Parts: sequence; C-alpha cells; structure tokens
Amino acid sequence: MNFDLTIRNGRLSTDTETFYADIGVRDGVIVAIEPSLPAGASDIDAKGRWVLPGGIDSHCHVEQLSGMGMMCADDFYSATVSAAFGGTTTIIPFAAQHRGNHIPEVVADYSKRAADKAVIDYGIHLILADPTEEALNTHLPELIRNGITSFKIYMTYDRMRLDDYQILDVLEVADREGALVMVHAENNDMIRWIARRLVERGLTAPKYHAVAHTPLAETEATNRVIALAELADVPLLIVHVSGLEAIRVIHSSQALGIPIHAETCPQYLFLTAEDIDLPGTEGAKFCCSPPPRDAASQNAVWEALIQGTLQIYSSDHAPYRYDESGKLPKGEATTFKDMANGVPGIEVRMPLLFSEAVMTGRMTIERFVAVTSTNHARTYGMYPKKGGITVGADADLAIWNPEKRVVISTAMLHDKVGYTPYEGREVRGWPEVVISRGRIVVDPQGLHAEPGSGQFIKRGTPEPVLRQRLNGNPNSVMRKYFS
Ligand code: DUC
Ligand code: ZN
Ligand code: ZN
Repeated sequence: MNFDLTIRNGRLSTDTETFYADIGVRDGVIVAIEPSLPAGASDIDAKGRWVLPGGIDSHCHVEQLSGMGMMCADDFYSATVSAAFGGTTTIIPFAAQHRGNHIPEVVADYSKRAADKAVIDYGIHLILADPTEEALNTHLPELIRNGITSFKIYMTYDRMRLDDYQILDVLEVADREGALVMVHAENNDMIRWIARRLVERGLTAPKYHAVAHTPLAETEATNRVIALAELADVPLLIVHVSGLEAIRVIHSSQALGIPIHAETCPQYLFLTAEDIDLPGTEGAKFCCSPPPRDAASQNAVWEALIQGTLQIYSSDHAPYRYDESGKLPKGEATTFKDMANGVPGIEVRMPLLFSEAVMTGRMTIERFVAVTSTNHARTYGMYPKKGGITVGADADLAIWNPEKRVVISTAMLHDKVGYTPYEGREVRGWPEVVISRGRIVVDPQGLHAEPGSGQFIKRGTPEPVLRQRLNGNPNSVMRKYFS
C-alpha cells in the first residue's frame, strides 16, 4: 500500500489505550495503523515522541462581537494559526446572534469569514440571543440540517440573557431536532445587584469583577438550568464551570442519571481570584466570566476534570487586547463593569494541561486525550471523523515532544492579544508537529498552511458521553403530555 504520509516509531495514545505503532495516511485520512509500515512519500520519524489526536477546542471566540459590542482581536487566520501551534486541529467558535439579528444572515456572514482565513478545520456554534418563533421553528431546524448542531445560550448579560420560559423553548427544539444546548449559567440579577453597590462605593478595580460574579450566582443558575433540563428531559452542557458548589450540583445530577455535561477551561485550573488583585487596571488581563475563584474551587475543578464530572476542557479563548479596543475602553478610568470579559488561551490550553496534569502524573494520557479531543468530537457530533486515531478518521494529529521545556511568553504566541495571563510559566511537553487532514500545518520550521485551507465540518447529532437513565425522566411533563 502506498501512503502520502507515514508517522513511524511513535507512542500513540487514544482516549482508551496507549501503544506503539506506525500510521499510514492517504488523501488526508488514516488508512493503516500497524506495528510496522513502509515509509510513505513523506515520512516522519516519531521515535521518542507521543502521537495524539489533534486537539479540539469547542469553546473559543473568534472574529466575534461580544454582547457589549467589542470585536475580538483574533480573526480566523490568527486564531487558527495560534490553535495549531498549540496542538489543536479543530475549533468550534461562535456565530453570535444579537437581539434583532436575522440568524441566517449572521451565520452566512460568519461562514464566509471562516472560509477565507482558517488554516485548520472548524465547526460553528450559534449564540442564540433572540429565540423568536421564526428562529425556533424555522432557523434552528435549518441550521441543524446544515451541520450546526449546538447553540449557546446565556442566563446573564442584559443584552444576551434568556429567561426560563425561553430556555425551555430552546431545549424543546434541541431535543426534537437533534442539537445540544450549551449554557452560560450565572444569575444575572445577583451580579447586577452586587455590581451596582460596589460601583456606588467606588469599588471599581478589576478585582471587584470577581466579587460581583459571586460563586452563588453560578451555583443558583446551574441548579436552575438543571431543573429546566430535567423538566424537559433534555441533555445539556454547562460551559466554563468554575466553582466548587456548581460542581457539586452537576455531580449530584449526574449521579441520578441526568445527562448534564460540563466543561472547564485553563483559567479555572491555573489561575485564582488572587491573580486579578493587581495595581491599577492590570488585573483586567485576568478577568473573565465566571472569574477564577479560590484555591478550594480550583482544586475541585481539577478533581472533577480528572474524575469525570467535567468531560470537556476548552480554552474559552476570548481575545481582547489590553487597550481601548477591549480591556480598557475608558483608559485608566475603566471600571470592572466596562471592560471586555475573557482571557486568551487557545495556544497554551493543551501544553498547560499536558505539563501540569500528565507530566506530573496527576492525569493519565488517555484522560488528557479524552478531555482535550475525543469527548469534544463525540459531544458535538464529529466522532469518529475527528477526535481519535482510527482507520477511516481524518489524519488530525499532534506529535508531542514530552521533554521539551518552553517558557510561555507573549512573544512566542501567535494570537493578536498582546498579553498572556500565563507569562513566564515553564511547561514541560510541547506539540512539535501538527497535522490536519494529512497536511503538516506546523513543524519546527514554522507554519506551512495557507489561509482558507481549513474546512467547515458539517456536524451530526451530538452523542452524550455520560451514562444516562434508560428511559429518561419518568416524571417529565414533556414526555408525559407533549411528546
Ligand atoms: N462567556 C464566555 O463564554 N466567554 C467569554 C465571556 C463570557 O461571558
Ligand atoms: Zn459564557
Ligand atoms: Zn466563551
């Protein structure tokens, strides 16, 4: 058999096993995994290296307007280049509907931006801020048929939030049409109420962002949206989980067989609220929503990611520069309420976890593969094309040098943010060669991919990765009376 590319002598890991084998690739697809293969037209010697599925970052903001109307610093070119240098071969960013926007136009515009610039493959989620009858009954089913099978909704932010009635409507459509609802779970009124009082007292420094976004707001909204999912008997996914109590609520519901999936991000594993407490406005570089919390929550996030309560580890890359375009719209007078929410992390997401979890022995390499790649592919309807190393899968691979030491710095990163919250941290292990559909996108010589060479992934029905009750919720009003 002739191969376009072979990767030989490497140590392969999937989400379930680790073994030594050679990989043969033809037409962008893995066609052979054998103990020994002849060299292909291109041949990579992976001796001493770990060959893993390329990462999937299913939560990142790219070329998107925030709820406050701020444009991300990264477009599809810089974001996908940055992702690739960090070992990620697929991203799923958000086409964002703002109230009054016509969904088909939002998605068409976003698809065009992506098609011209992406260097790796991408799916698209929709942010749904205006669930009108037309959106629910016409636009969402149309998107699902076209491979956009997940929607993010917000319980907070005045301009984005849905009320409980609207959330039930969206869950019903997702269930009927085969999509997954992703939820930003924070109680809007609690945050607004605290924030107003802080500002009245002149407490406006970035660190008060973490005070306003109290863990109780996350716990309450998490609990409430799980009750809504239980009422409708529909799975959902809670994004960017940060707090100990929210994790307890999610864990209890999962123990009952309720299919509540959950995600966390580097900022909740590697930062705490103390990082925000810096002089002047400097702490804005560490502000995201929900914010990094205390050491007890940080430990709980670690445990939950290792043990399985959290199945997905994404970057939530929200690239806002430390200037008037993002973090400091009013310069030095910017309060925590004015600044753009979010931190960058698309490139360092996997190296940080590889170093601090796998190389320390805290997490197995198979679990690392699951939470950085395979679980994303399954949960968002892309498996087995993406997220694994199997015959027939796309040849999306990252070849890691487990011993390479890298000191993270803004200068070495490929995004356009201009700072990193992880400046100066040393990591052990780095993806030296990154392959997308059999194309070498990144190697030690640099980037080899052209803008527009990434492809849109038409996703299928999301596949729950959690154990569930066999016949759903027997008390669901939805199932009893409306199905
Ligand atoms: N929610 C996100 O998912 N990302 C950035 C900010 C936010 O509120
Ligand atoms: Zn969010
Ligand atoms: Zn986000």
